[in-house]
Amino acid sequence: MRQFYRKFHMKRDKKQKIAFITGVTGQDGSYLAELLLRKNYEVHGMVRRSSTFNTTRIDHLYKDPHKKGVNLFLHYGDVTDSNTVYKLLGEIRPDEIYNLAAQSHVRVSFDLPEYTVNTVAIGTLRLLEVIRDLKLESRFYQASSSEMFGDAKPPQSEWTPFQPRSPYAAAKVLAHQLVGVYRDAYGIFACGGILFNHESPRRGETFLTRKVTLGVANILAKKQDKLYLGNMDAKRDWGFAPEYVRAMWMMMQKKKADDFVIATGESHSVSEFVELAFGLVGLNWKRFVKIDQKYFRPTEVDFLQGDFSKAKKILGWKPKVKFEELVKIMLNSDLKKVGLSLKIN
Ligand code: NAP
Ligand code: G4F
Repeated sequence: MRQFYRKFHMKRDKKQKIAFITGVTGQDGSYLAELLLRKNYEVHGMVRRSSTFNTTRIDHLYKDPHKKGVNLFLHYGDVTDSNTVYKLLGEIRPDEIYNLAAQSHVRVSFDLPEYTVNTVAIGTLRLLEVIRDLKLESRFYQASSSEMFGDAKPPQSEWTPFQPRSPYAAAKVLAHQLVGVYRDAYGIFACGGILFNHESPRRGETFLTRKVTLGVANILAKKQDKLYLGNMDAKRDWGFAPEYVRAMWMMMQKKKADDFVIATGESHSVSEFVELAFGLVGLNWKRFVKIDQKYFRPTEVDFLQGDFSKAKKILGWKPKVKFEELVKIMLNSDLKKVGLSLKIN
């Protein structure tokens, strides 16, 4: 892949910005790549090697690198592999680095704590060290998370102390704090975007919202008869992913690097999400939802609700898509996916 990049890189318009995205194949990475390509960036995405295709979320963006005008370049790499990260960053020398790669599933982080900490925390440290060692002038975005707040009382803001409740959250706290240290100690332009839950039709199918909308669609299409869930009482501040990746980009355009909470300011319980999704297609969720203990976490985050006033004031960012619209967007996409012609307005 890389030799194609070298060949075409020479012809690049000097004013064109270069971005490097880890986690480009994920939900956010795919929306961010779309946004940056629309803004005429040259986008470099790091992709993990896997035995089956893991690029479905970005296949629509990919073009044959032999053709003219190609702006998306993919490179094999992994945030646990310092050597490759070093070589890629040294060669690409991006203006902006977006670190989105992570083992991002909170429940799974209890099963894979060492791997989670390695990708989430040490992965971030590897990138920051490469920037420092190569004296890159790249700006750095870190995908920090509202999970870091854990038990802290809502609404949570940039000033709320972190009380992590999972290996994932503890790793995100370390990564976030390293970003602050590298910003202060070495003058690296590094931002921590503390994003609350954000969802979309591209959300992984084992996260709550997508599991529910796909489950409802499958039940309606008679492809599934029950939906097994865990804790129905937890509350989350759920927003729409494409709006959240725009906030990432906005942080990176400011004069001064800083941390920002990105959220909707509204919170809803898992049971409210479930009731609404089933209700929109005329089903009573109580007939289909069963509780399975295996989906509970050893420690839960009960109540997340973000205060995004700093982002509103300094970035001019605010969310447009709210809870009910989000559920409809995801449900309509999954109804179509399972082959149903029903559309919820
Ligand atoms: P996601 O869909 O799970 O995507 C994670 C990405 O990281 C995927 O591209 C994955 O590659 C890649 N990845 C995993 N391990 C890797 C490794 N060792 N080396 C290189 N790449 C690796 O997550 P998301 O929802 O887009 O979230 C993006 C980032 O924001 C994550 O860091 C997440 O923790 C954080 N975050 C998310 C939310 C949210 O609500 N979505 C909120 C706050 C923070 P594969 O495709 O090959 O698996
Ligand atoms: O969809 P979830 O797995 O998301 P969670 O744990 O809030 O984490 C997500 O948001 C974080 C931001 O705060 C990100 F940093 C993180 O990477 C990820 O994107 O679970 C949401 C809630 C939890 O309280 C969970 O216990 O739904 C509850 N839940 C109930 N039944 C379930 C299920 N979650 C999942 N995944 N599967 C269930 O069956």
